[in-house]
Formats: sequence, structure tokens, C-alpha cells
Amino acid sequence: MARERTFFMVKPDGVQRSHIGNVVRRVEEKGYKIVALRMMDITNEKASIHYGEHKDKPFFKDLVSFITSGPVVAMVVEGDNVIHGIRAMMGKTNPGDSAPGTIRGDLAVDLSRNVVHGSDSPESAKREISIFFDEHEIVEYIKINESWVYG
Ligand code: IDP
Ligand code: MG
Repeated sequence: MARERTFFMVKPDGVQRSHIGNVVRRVEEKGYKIVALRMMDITNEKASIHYGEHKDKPFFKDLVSFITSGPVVAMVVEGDNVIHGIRAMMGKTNPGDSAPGTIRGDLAVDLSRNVVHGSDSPESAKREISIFFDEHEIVEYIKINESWVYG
């Protein structure tokens, strides 16, 4: 399986509820490598681009206003099959359907306050990374655990 990158984000509710450390810890413990990480306020313009696929949905306005309501922690995470792997760690979109042990299953209750965002395909990962990070902000490095994470 090829090494991939995904865009992963602690949403404003996760930041306000002090879940940054919990979310980052799960990424590290799994064995994935964080190659970019930044706290930021998302502009309305970037939020609308990021959630463009939902622009005709009835919840779009609330979604943009929520994601711009406070700082987020945005990351680029690298690893084998990481796009699918992070989605599996997140749980389902609706926390009510998310298994215990997943981020949303453990930390969230409400569909619109589900703590994290993660890219759902290689195409969206590439697109979302480029919305929030410049290429020079993504760090290439070898992590000493790599030969123990991968066979
Ligand atoms: P995802 O975050 O699991 O990829 P998407 O379907 O891409 O889910 O939706 C983006 C976000 O929009 C969700 O995380 C959720 O917070 C919100 N959302 C999705 N569906 C609804 C809805 O029916 N009502 C309100 N908010 C929704
Ligand atoms: Mg999505």
C-alpha cells in the first residue's frame, strides 16, 4: 500500500472542549506521522471552498458558520492507507452511529458538533491539503519509529 497524505482537522467544538491532545494522541499512537500542524481561524471563503460539495444542502450555511466560529487545529497526516485509516478512527458522520473507541463515538453526540474532519478520498485529500497548507509548510522527515510501525 502506497504512503498517502490526508487532511485532518480538530473542529471548533473539539478545540473548545479541550480535545486537541486526545485527537493528536490517537494519531500518534496509531503510528501515523504528522507532517504539518497549525491552529488557525478559517475564513468564510476557505470554509465555503472546503465544504463546496455541500453547497446546495440545507445545512450548508450552518456548517460554514460553525466551522468559522472559533479556531481549528489543521493537520496533514501521512501513512500507509491513511485516508481510510483516519476515517475509520473518526467513526461515522453522525456520532450516534459511531462505535465506542472511535473519536466521534467517544467524544461527540451531535451530528453538527462531531469534533473532527478527515478527507474521504485521495482527490479530496489533495484538494483540502492545498486549501489550508502551502507546500513549504509540509515537513518531510524520517521518524525513528517507522521501521517498527511498518514491516
Ligand atoms: P464527514 O464530516 O463525515 O465527511 P460530510 O457528509 O462530508 O461528513 O458532512 C460534513 C459535515 O457536515 C459533517 O461532519 C457534519 O458535521 C455536517 N453534516 C452532515 N450532514 C448533516 C446534516 O444532515 N445536518 C447537519 N449537519 C450535517
Ligand atoms: Mg466529508
